[in-house]
Amino acid sequence: MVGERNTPEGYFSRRDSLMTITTYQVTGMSCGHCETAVRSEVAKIDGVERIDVSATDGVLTIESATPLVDADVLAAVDEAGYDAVRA
Ligand SMILES: [Cu+2]
Repeated sequence: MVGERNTPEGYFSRRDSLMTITTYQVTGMSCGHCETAVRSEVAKIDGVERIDVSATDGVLTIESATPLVDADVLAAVDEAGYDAVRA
């Protein structure tokens, strides 16, 4: 399975014990469309395997194969039109 790319939204993580989970607090989201916008931008970041985002509480949780660079995530959220800080 090495070398196979998973879709970021997928739940196919086969190395869960090695996953890095990082949480951010996002401000400005109000509905499901906001969640989708954030999700689609964050999904472009290398190594991202799973994304959980909630407009209700503003929590963005990212599961990745390697540790994330905060600046990449903050830029992705900014691209979607919102602000994020590392939680
Ligand atoms: Cu919205």
